[in-house]
Order: sequence, then C-alpha cells, then structure tokens
Amino acid sequence: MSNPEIRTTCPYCGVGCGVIVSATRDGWAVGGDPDHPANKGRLCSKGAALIDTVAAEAKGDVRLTQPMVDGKPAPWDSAIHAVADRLSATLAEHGPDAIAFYVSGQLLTEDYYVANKLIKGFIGSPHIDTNSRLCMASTVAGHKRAFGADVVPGCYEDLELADLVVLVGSNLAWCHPVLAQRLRAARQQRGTRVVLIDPRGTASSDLADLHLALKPGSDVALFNGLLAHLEQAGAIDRDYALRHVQGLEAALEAARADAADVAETCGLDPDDLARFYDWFTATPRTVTVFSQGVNQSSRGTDKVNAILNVHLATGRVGKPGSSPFSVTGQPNAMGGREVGGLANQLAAHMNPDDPLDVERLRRFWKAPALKGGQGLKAVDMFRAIRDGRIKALWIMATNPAVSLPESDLVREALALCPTVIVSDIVHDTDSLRHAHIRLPALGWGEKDGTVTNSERRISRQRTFRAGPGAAKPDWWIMTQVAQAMGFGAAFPYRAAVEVFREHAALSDFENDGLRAFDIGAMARVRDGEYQQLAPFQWPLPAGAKRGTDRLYGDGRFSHANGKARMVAVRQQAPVERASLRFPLIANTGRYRDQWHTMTRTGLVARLSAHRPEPLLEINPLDALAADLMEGDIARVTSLQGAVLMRVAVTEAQAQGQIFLPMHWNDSYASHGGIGRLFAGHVDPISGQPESKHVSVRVERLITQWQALLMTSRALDLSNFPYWVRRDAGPCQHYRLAGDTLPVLAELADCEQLEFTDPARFLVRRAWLDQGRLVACLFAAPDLPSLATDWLTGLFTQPALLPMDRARLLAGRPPEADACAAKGALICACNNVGRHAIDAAIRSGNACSAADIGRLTGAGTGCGSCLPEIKEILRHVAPVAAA
Ligand SMILES: Nc1nc2c(c(=O)[nH]1)N[C@H]1C(S)=C(S)[C@@H](COP(=O)(O)OP(=O)(O)OC[C@H]3O[C@@H](n4cnc5c(=O)[nH]c(N)nc54)[C@H](O)[C@@H]3O)O[C@H]1N2
Ligand SMILES: Nc1nc2c(c(=O)[nH]1)N[C@H]1C(S)=C(S)[C@@H](COP(=O)(O)OP(=O)(O)OC[C@H]3O[C@@H](n4cnc5c(=O)[nH]c(N)nc54)[C@H](O)[C@@H]3O)O[C@H]1N2
Ligand code: SF4
Ligand SMILES: [Mo]
Repeated sequence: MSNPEIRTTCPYCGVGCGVIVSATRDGWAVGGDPDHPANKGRLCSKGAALIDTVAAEAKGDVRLTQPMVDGKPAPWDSAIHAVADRLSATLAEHGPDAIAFYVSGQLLTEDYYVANKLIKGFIGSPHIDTNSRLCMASTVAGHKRAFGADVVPGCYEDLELADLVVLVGSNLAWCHPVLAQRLRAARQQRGTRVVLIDPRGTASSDLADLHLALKPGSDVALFNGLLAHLEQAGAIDRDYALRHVQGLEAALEAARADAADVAETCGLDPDDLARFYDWFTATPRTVTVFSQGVNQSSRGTDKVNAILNVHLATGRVGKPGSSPFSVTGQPNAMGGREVGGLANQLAAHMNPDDPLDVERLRRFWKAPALKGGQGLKAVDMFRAIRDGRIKALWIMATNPAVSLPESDLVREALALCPTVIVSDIVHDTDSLRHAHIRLPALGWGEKDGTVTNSERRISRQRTFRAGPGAAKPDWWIMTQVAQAMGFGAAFPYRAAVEVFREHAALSDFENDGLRAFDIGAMARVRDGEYQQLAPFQWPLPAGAKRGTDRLYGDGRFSHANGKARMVAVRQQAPVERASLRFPLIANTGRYRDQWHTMTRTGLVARLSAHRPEPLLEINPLDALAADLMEGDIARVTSLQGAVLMRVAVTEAQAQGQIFLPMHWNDSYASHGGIGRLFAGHVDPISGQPESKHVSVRVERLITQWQALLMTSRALDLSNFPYWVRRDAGPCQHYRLAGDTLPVLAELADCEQLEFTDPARFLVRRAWLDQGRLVACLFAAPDLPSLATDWLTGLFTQPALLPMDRARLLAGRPPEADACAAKGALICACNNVGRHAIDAAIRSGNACSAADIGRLTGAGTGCGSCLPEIKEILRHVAPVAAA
C-alpha cells in the first residue's frame, strides 16, 4: 500500500470514531484520530482491537470469498445472473410485492442508497426494511411526530456543555464508550450531574449521581410525572411554547393523569423521584440521552415523545448543552434513515404516503415502477415470508435468524422461502445457513464510502487493504444485478463516489427547505474531494461552507407550520406481564466487548475473554427461590421457547427481573440465541419489537458434569445438552454440561493422558498428536477453576515440554508460573487480568482506580473497565504485611 496512514471510521457503534490506520512491518496498527470531532483521538476496547478483528478474519475459512449458488462455488457473472434471473422470474410470476430486501445499518450509505433505489424504484416493491427497525424505529417515529422530521437536534459537544445529563435506557459506558469517556471527563472538570434511568444497575451506574431503577416499561409515567411537576413548579417556558409548540395543553392533561401515582407505577422511592424532578426543573442545560431501553418497547414511540415533551415544554431543544439526544447504535444507522431504508420511508427524507414526494422521486430516479405507500416492517415481513406471500428475499449485512424476535418463526420462514440471497462478509452465520445464493461482500478496511454517526456527522470509511478472494462491495453487487435485470441506464455506477453524488443531488432536488436532510453542497463533489472528504454535519445545502452542529435552536421546526408538537401520551404496561407460570421479566442487552451476533468480535480472543459465556444475571432472592446458585446452568423458558445460560447472582438486578445478553447464536452456543424467547410484540406506530421485555421462568439444569474442553480440532458436540464455544486463538474453549462425558471420535488417533478421582467425580483427559497438544478436558460436578491462559498457550507448542506435560492435567503451571495466570480479563486495552488487580490491592499500594492504573495499566486505555475496577476495590482488601 503506497499510503502509510489512512484516516477512516470505526465500523462498530454509532459514535462513529475517527480511526487512523498505519502500516507496520508486520501488518497494521490503529489509533484514534485526534482530528476527528467525534472522538478526538479516543477509542474504546472494540475500536482498539480492530486490527485483531481484521487479523482473525483473515484466518483460514472465516470469510466468504466466493459467490455460492445452490451450494456450489460460482464466478461472479453466473452468480449475478442467478440472482437477477430468480428475482425477474419472481417478479414476472408473482408481481413486485413477492420480493423483499432486509438490510442493515452496517451498510455504507452508498450501498444503502442503491438497495433502496433498486427495490423501491425499479423492482417496484415497497418491501425493504432494515435491522434499524429493531433499533431506531421508535425514535424515527417520535422525532417525526414531534419535530416533523427525523432530526437529532443536538451534537456530542452538548454532553460537555450540559449541567445535567439524563441517561434513559442507555448503557453508555459499554455501548457508546467514547461518549461515556467524554461525559466522564466533563463531569470531572465541571461537576456535570448524571442521572441514570434503567431498571438494572450497569457499568453506567458508575457515572451517575442518581440511579432510578424504574419498573421496566414505566418510562412514560416517569416523564409524564416530570411534565406535570414542571407545570406545578411554574417551569414551563410558556413564551417558547406559545411561539413554537403545539399540543401543550393536551400533553399536560395526559401527564397530570399519570402523575398522581407515578412513584407507585415506576416502583421508585418518592424522594429519589423528587430529586430528579427538582434537578431537571432547575437545570436549563440538560441533555437527555436515550437508547434501546426506550426504543425497544411496545410503547417505544410514546416513550420517545414523553421525553421530547419535557424538552419542548422547557424550550430545551437544539441549544448548547440543552437538548434531547437519541444515540444511534450501528455505525450507519443514521445513514440508513437518510436514504430511506425503512419500509415507511422514501429516499432523502421523503414520505411514501405523500403523492407529491412519490412523484418527485419517480421523476428524479426516472423510475416508473416506484409505487407510493409503505412496505412491510421487519416482523411482518418475515411473517409474510413464512406465509408464502413473499417468495424472494435478499438479506444484506444483518443476521435476522439471531437478532429478530420469534426467531424460530424467522428460521422457518427462511427455510420455506423459495429464494434466499444473503450477502455477508463471513462464510457462516445462522442466516447464511438458509441461503440459496451467498454473495461475498467486502468488509471494513476493504470497502469505501460514507457513514453518518449519532450527531449527523458524515465521515468516510476508506480502503486500506485488499479484500479476500472474489469479495466485492455491496453497492457493486447490487449494481450488477440491476444491470442484469435490465435497469442498467439507472445504475451506471462505477465507484462509490458516483452513488454519493447522486444521493447528495437527490437531497437537494426540489428541496427549498422542505426537507431537513440536505447535503446539496456535495452534489458535485469531485472524485479527489471525496477521497479527502473531512467529516461534516448535515444539513449542508448547496452553497453552504460548513455543516450544522445544532438544529431547531431557533424554535423553527420541520412541520408545515414551523411548530413542534407535544404529543399527549399515557403510560401503558408492556404487553407481557409476570404470571404464576412465568414469574420473571427477562430484559436483554449488550456486553462491553461483543458486537451483536458475534460474527466478528467472536473471532477475537481478547474480546471474548471479558465474558466468555452468556450469563443469566439474577437477583439473590430470585436465585434462592429458584434454587439457583452462582455457576449453575439454568433453563430460561418463555411461552415461545427456551435458552440455557450460566447463572450469575447479582444485586444489580432488581427482584423479579433477569438480564440476558443478545449476542450468542447457534455457532457459539447450543441454546444461547435469545430471539427464541421473544414473541413479535411491536410498537403500534413504529413497528419496533419489544426486545427488552418477555415473561419467563427459570430452573436449574441438573447435570452430572460440568466441563471445560479445549481443542484445536473441529469436534461435533451438537448432541451435547449444553455447550458454549469461545474462540481463544490457538484453540477453541467449550464450556459443557451433561450427564455423560462427550465421546470424541475425532480424537481416536491421538495419544490419551488421563487422571480420574472417582471420590471427587473428577475426570481429566488430554489428547496429543506426536507430542503436540490437540485437546484437553477437565470435568467435575462444578466448572473447575483452571489456568486457562496457560493451558491455551500450550496449544502453540510444537511438542509439549516435559515439565508442561507433567503439569497438564493439574490444569495449572508449576508454582513459578502460577502468578502469571491472569484470571478473568478486566482491561481489554492493556490486557490486564483480575489477578494482577487483586495482587495490586493486596499489596496495599493501590487504594483507588488511579493507583491500579499506575501499577498495572488497567483502566488507562479506554476506561470502560473502570466500573469493574471500582467494584473489585470494594470487595478486595489489602493484606497486612506479616
Ligand atoms: N459493546 C457493544 N456496543 C454496542 C453494540 C454492541 O453490540 N456491543 N451495539 C450497538 C447498537 S446497534 C446499539 S442499538 C446500541 C445500544 O445501546 P444501549 O441501548 O445503551 O444498550 P442495551 O444494552 O441494548 O440497552 C440499554 C439499557 O436499556 C435498559 N432497559 C431495559 N428496559 C428498560 C426500560 O423499560 N426502561 C429503561 N429506561 N431502560 C430499560 C437495559 O437494562 C439496558 O441496560 O449499542 C451500540 N453499541
Ligand atoms: N433481544 C434483543 N434482540 C435484539 C437487540 C436487543 O437488544 N435485544 N438489539 C437489536 C438491535 S438494536 C440491533 S442493531 C440488531 C443487530 O442485529 P444484526 O444486524 O442481526 O447483527 P450483526 O451481528 O451485526 O449482523 C451483521 C451481519 O452483517 C455482516 N457484515 C458485516 N459487515 C458487512 C458488510 O460490509 N457487508 C455485508 N454484506 N455484510 C456485512 C456480519 O458478518 C453479520 O453477519 O439486533 C437487534 N436484536
Ligand atoms: S466508541 Fe468504540 S465502538 Fe464506538 S465508534 Fe468509537 S471506537 Fe468504535
Ligand atoms: Mo442497534
């Protein structure tokens, strides 16, 4: 590569951090881009490990490198024709409505634009939806109701200018770690107050002055109570409301009706509630950050509007340090909203239900097939596939078999659908297993285009390495298919920049201030300028020199009359309730170092070390009632299905609620995919599923054994009752539970070492191939505690050293090495384990997180492990010198 340093954007969360990739002697190195306004040089553990992800992807058979048609490798031109022929045949036989695309906030804007244009404009089907339906749809709907357009009014700097930051249903410390770092720094500097509104304690509790552990799903009551309190306290900005807001009185009336018993509805201490209400009332510079605890709800849109209402009533919208702020999840969730990737959007913020917009877009695209009206939203789309109404589906950059609710139905739909096309970067996902045609896409660092982050900032993702095999950019694949279907004149693209120019021109087309999304200044961007493009915030209309950091600060909104709307909303409970059969409520979400369905982060040993196994987090009293102990395996059952997870007992969970991670899938666990637990309850306005609330029961899985199996060979454990796999680099780690030990036929040719202790029900075995360690198994009634890092290291020895061989079945190294065993990984940036931190505290030299940072390095990288370090400090005491 000629250019030694490439500026690009992180492909994980919606913070959209700028990354600098530089070539090193043995590969690449990444660092935060100090000039990127989103992160100013910072990165989190996932961003910092990007090169590990790239390296892990480059291993053996991880990537999809070749198009596959009906199970056989095919050159691109025949794969493209297979796709085009099958789509054209479906179109001819069943009409456009039998075709659907299901796409993703992880596509680049250019990819997304082409997908939307092809299906809506030329195939003529309205059925394109995206995984943003599971993510941002309620915010989109709430923004449109309140503001008249899907606009995030604020920007990241507001977190630093605010005096009060309210985090609602957001685990910022783990999910938007660089924003959490910025907030933490601001808090240290100027004493920003932080309130966390989340039913459970999280890593973000550490940032908060006040944690309101509200009852799940009671956010509307909480914010209605706040609105009524603002009225009573005389804190409504009547002047602002008169000039800029409609619907104040109706919203107040609804709020008053909920306010009477708000503490009861939310299950909160009235004093805590009063404290929050007083702080909010007294603090003009307030930013309310909200995320999936708000959106993923059957009342998600109302929750969003309840939040926007209190900001509109106080005139706190789009002003420095004073705004509501929806933080987006995926790297390009926002870009997808700009190109109209959702079934109820048209491109460039146009409205499918407005005949003028439909006609306008039809003219711009020269697309006679473009129909108006809305397509099917994700949950309904997969139901329509299952019912045979949709007969051809193209999935891009998402894994619906894992991430959608009612995932058994989704899998059935995929199995029944006559044509399933999947474009992905990896060769195996739960969704790809159902594909008739698999198309290899270029991934991060290989492809080229733009993404938009949570603060409307458009940044470039740039290429710094060649893709594997025949992989191609998503926009290219669709362009070829469009040409093969006979739509070539409208799809002449040869490079991403050509798509970008058209997208920018469309945003400007007959706009005249009608649509907030306008990047007309980019409509004629030259190839070289696009290459050099610096991050900018939209809107950037034709003629504008710089982007716009805040919107609506002047009180002029996007509704036709220029006024914002407060929406009268009332508290309503989530669809499912605790019952005798299903007494607990299961909540779900993310882990610090995993990304979604783990197709990329699951490959990186460093990232899977933090939480090697999915945990069922449960309050001690609920655990007692269900006869569960720490480390047990439990079955979680809902009306829809069941999963198995390891029990972690914690006070962070309120009684009556459990927490499950969303990440594990059928490639990593026997029963880890929590989509199976969920019914497809959706918000009536946004269609977003209620992914944070399902009633369940839990019970212990009684087995004779638990075991850790490490292996460098592929083994078939599919019949084992419980297994979870972790990719640990040189070998795979399986955590197992069952009544009989696995029979490992694949290892029959190996030398076997064995140690058993029948009195303690211990069985330990190792398998060697010409002296090289191939597998080892440690089984006992409970999961044994072992020096797993040391054992993993043994897999890299060409032949085991005699001293290691002697220690192997002991599961830990000789004494001298013992202290080197790290324990659970705490700091992923600097690779510091629990033992080093414990040792620092015990030595008496570390009394604070800062001391631990100085002594061990832990917590001095991205800082997202600081909450855990503080937790350890609370529990480990220094040992007095003898
Ligand atoms: N490490 C990591 N970071 C990520 C991702 C990832 O996979 N891994 N994914 C990215 C994506 S796409 C997204 S959308 C974001 C999501 O970012 P977040 O929304 O911050 O993450 P979640 O963990 O899904 O959910 C946030 C919190 O909502 C709470 N919650 C549940 N029910 C309620 C409720 O009724 N009311 C309230 N107030 N809170 C509730 C949960 O307890 C949880 O702590 O993260 C992004 N960042
Ligand atoms: N219960 C529950 N369910 C949830 C959630 C929850 O909190 N709880 N969260 C929801 C949310 S917010 C989200 S965003 C979804 C996420 O769910 P998904 O979108 O299903 O998750 P990912 O694992 O990110 O899937 C992305 C896929 O795209 C592939 N990929 C990566 N880059 C590219 C590329 O450039 N091109 C192509 N063609 N493919 C690529 C990856 O290998 C992977 O297979 O899950 C949702 N589901
Ligand atoms: S916060 Fe982390 S995951 Fe999100 S964009 Fe920045 S480096 Fe990437
Ligand atoms: Mo998301």
